[in-house]
Amino acid sequence: MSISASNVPSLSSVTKYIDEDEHEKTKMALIFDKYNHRLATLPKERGWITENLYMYQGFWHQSKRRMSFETVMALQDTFNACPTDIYLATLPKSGTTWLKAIVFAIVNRNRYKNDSFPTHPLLISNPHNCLPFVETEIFRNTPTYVNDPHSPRLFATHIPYTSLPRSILDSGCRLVYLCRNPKDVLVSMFHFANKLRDKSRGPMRFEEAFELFSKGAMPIGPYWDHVKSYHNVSLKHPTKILFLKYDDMKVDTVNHVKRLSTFLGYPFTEAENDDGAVQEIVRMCSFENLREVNKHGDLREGIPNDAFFREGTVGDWTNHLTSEMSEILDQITNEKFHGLDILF
Ligand code: PPS
Repeated sequence: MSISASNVPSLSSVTKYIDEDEHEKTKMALIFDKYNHRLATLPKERGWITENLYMYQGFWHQSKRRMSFETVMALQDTFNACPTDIYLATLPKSGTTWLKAIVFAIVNRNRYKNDSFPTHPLLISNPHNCLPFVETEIFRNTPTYVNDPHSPRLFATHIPYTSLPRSILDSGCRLVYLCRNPKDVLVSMFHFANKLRDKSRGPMRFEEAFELFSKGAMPIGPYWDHVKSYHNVSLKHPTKILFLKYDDMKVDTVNHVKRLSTFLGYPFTEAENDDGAVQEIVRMCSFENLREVNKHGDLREGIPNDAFFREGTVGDWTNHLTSEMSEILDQITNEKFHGLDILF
């Protein structure tokens, strides 16, 4: 597979991205057919959105979806990374959409700086359309974005570090990992799953979500193993892997945007700092702004744009977890993260 997309979408390419459904369905079917025979060999667990999850290389994946073990296998077999690529890695519901928006805005700020409202892609489209997942990019027919050899390609992924395609690991490219308090990830995933779940299965109860999450069975979980997989390498290679927390980013977004821009090689100039360029990006990527832009329409296959914008706060778990549930998760987190500097 060759992925010749760069990170800079034009408005027409964003529209084309949405129009490629038919080709994608064919390509998805081919990839699923190629790898689906492995399903019978994989451990199985109850799913949140799909009926089942399957364990591949120590993590739970869906099957026959854009985010699936088949997709991970196909990427491992075919994906070619470039040393200039930038990857944003997250566990679902950890702030992926927000991070995509911020990084897209930082890297492309000069391209759009003279555009007046509302022509910036983030003011008309979902951040998921502006910065794709490698897991969804694999199904595309033609390049999504204008190929600019002087710009890095920007991709996001939910794939655990230990399952990343070899070429990403070998390429030495930069990667940002964003994690979030496990209790807020659980609550966010619970609401998301109930929005997307097949209606015939009925709504998921919070107790069931808690039970599955606690034993690690969430899409691309276990939560703790996913976070640790990236934390370990970020300690070894701090100039290549930036490890961030959603919770800290909410407290001081301005400094996180500055930190990200420096890490990515796009530091703000003094003039930009004086002009309030950082604050402008923070405002454009704020929960309130992105929720407003995305209050209508679908991302794809019936996933409404607004499903990615619920509360956008730290600590909503206090409205869902009993004190006993909270203690159980604290205990698991303390054990799993023992000796690591990962506190929420
Ligand atoms: S996904 O499906 O993996 O892409 O979801 P993800 O984006 O990782 O997580 C969704 C949660 O992030 C919140 N969100 C935001 N928080 C702060 N700022 C911005 N701009 C923002 N955009 C989305 C979103 O509301 C989900 O969290 P909850 O707790 O469910 O509100």
